[in-house]
Amino acid sequence: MNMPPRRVENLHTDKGKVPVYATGIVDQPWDSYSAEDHGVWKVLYERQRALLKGRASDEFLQAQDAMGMSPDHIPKFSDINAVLEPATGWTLIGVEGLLPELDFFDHLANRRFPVTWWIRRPDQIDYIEEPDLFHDLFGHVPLLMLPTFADYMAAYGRGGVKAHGIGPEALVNLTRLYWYTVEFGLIEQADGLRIYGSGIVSSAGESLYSLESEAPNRIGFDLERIMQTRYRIDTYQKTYFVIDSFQQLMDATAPDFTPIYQRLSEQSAIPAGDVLASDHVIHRGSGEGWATDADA
Ligand code: HBI
Ligand code: FE
Repeated sequence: MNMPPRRVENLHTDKGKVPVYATGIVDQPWDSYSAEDHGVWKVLYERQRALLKGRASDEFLQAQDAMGMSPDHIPKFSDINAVLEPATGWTLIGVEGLLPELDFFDHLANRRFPVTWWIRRPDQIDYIEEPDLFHDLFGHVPLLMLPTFADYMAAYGRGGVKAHGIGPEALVNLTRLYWYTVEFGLIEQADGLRIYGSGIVSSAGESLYSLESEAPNRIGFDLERIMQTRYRIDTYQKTYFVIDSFQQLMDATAPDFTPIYQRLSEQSAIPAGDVLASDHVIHRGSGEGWATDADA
């Protein structure tokens, strides 16, 4: 039996000591979750599920049900893995929070999804800056049940490891792709626009704003356009990109990105709120309420 990676240090967090392994893997301390932690999960889960009916993609809602997620308690990663691994080969690993990019990419390339082990406090219910357990487990994990999306995420990880070797500009291009698809992507269903991005499905306000506000642009998916488009992390998005299927996402990862990075390095980045003549515009935003200070 192969020994777990060497523990490098004990992280002192507000929930006491949590052992951290060399690759940032942390055992989910499920027994140490308080009634308050489970209560935060319940409030967020029930609020989002009520909001996402008719707003999230059908695949997202069906996958979340198939995983047996419920509002009653924070799911055990081991229970989720028992369903997820046979479905697409993915497993969840506990982490302390955001990982160095190369570690993160390496986990994705090996079909390990890092899930933050701690959940936000009650006073952070409406917003928390960094991804917590709710964002990762409720937002990111369900779609890993879909073979095509699961393949896209593994391909993204492999691309990330490669981009890390190419250089910082390639990484920026690739991070934008993650941002505008995995985190803030929309999908066109037969019965209308739906959400699949984790940053949206885990946010009450953005679940409404991304679909119903006049302010943001909604533009058809275009790989290179997305890789060149800047974004902000502190506000709702100025532009959402829309795929017509998860297969379209997977197909976009087929070409070697190296020549794309090269081509993009010779062009200037596109401000988050701009609309280009070449865009497939689904909705041209009014720009109402946009932050006017320097764009990302
Ligand atoms: N680490 N745990 C974790 N979760 C993420 O979503 C994550 C990360 N590190 C880097 C990162 N995301 C982004 O920079 C990706 O675009 C790579
Ligand atoms: Fe995320």
